[in-house]
Amino acid sequence: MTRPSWQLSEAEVTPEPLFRDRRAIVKALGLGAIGASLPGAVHGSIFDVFSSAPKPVFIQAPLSANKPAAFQDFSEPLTPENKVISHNNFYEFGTAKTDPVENAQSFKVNPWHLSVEGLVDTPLQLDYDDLLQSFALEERIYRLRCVEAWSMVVPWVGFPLAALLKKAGVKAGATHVAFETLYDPAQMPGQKNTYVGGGIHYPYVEGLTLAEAMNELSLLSVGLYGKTLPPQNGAPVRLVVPWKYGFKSIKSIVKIRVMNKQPPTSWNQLAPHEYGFYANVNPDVDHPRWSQASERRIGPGGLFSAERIATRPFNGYEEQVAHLYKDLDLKRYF
Ligand SMILES: Nc1nc2c(c(=O)[nH]1)N[C@H]1C(S)=C(S)[C@@H](COP(=O)(O)O)O[C@H]1N2
Ligand SMILES: [Mo]
Repeated sequence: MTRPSWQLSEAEVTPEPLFRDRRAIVKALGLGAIGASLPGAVHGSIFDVFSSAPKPVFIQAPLSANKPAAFQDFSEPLTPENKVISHNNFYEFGTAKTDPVENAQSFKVNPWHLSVEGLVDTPLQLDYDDLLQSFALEERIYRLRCVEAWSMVVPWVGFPLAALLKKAGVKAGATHVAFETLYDPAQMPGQKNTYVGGGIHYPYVEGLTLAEAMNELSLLSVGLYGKTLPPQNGAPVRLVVPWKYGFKSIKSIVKIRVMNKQPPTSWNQLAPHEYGFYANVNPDVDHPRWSQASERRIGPGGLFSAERIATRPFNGYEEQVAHLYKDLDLKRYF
């Protein structure tokens, strides 16, 4: 029997373009033993290339996933992988777009504990391996629209949030689901210092209605571009709700709690007049400080040369989710 891909040793993992740490490269190339026995001069020349930025670099493992046609058939070009993993919002690691890739590379994602609790028949405790092994993984190509009016197209790997909730068994009377990111100021400079963390009151929390959580689009992502998530994108597990502004897609989740009332959410707590609980992508409801009618789609040239395109209601997922809001005034409940 062949080993599942997530059990590959570091030495078998393909090196990524972001590799800047010579120890990681040596490991990844399986050069550990050879490197040690090389004569000094050769040794030096191999390593000099990387000496400008001697940072530890996270190693992504390959992930295999089913590719359901419904989420593959997509005419818009993918945002290149190097952009997806280097232009991020993850305020726990700083507020600039390149802070997460700079500051999160040594973030520890294994061991990990995700607890599923609250109004469920069977509370669950999932560790790192459970997250990658307990559910059938799918690759789904989704648009990601940030409230800041830029967007990407990302091939995520993950499993439906509904599958996890069904496994735990949602009790009668449940109406909402709350999510919480890891709180670990020793690893996350933005949690240690309010200024670095953009003023958010940590841990970062998010929430959905139960109907939103059970919608087929709601994905718990454990990977992208065929590999496990890098820390800057929310390793080891993050939510992806593609019809909502990106801040709803909470990263590095340690707790999922089924509730009977609407939970508090981080951006809403910080600026309630700017960020609502629902946060559905909506070209007709502007942010108080900018228009939401269009967005810059990030392609090979990054943000600066990004093409401006029209923003679509529910980020183009109207068919799948509009029915959830048929009785809701979307201007009031933004
Ligand atoms: N815990 C946490 N989750 C988070 C954020 C954050 O700062 N902290 N930023 C959000 C925002 S604003 C966006 S646009 C997306 C970005 O996801 P990406 O970096 O994978 O593109 O993550 C969201 N999830
Ligand atoms: Mo965002």
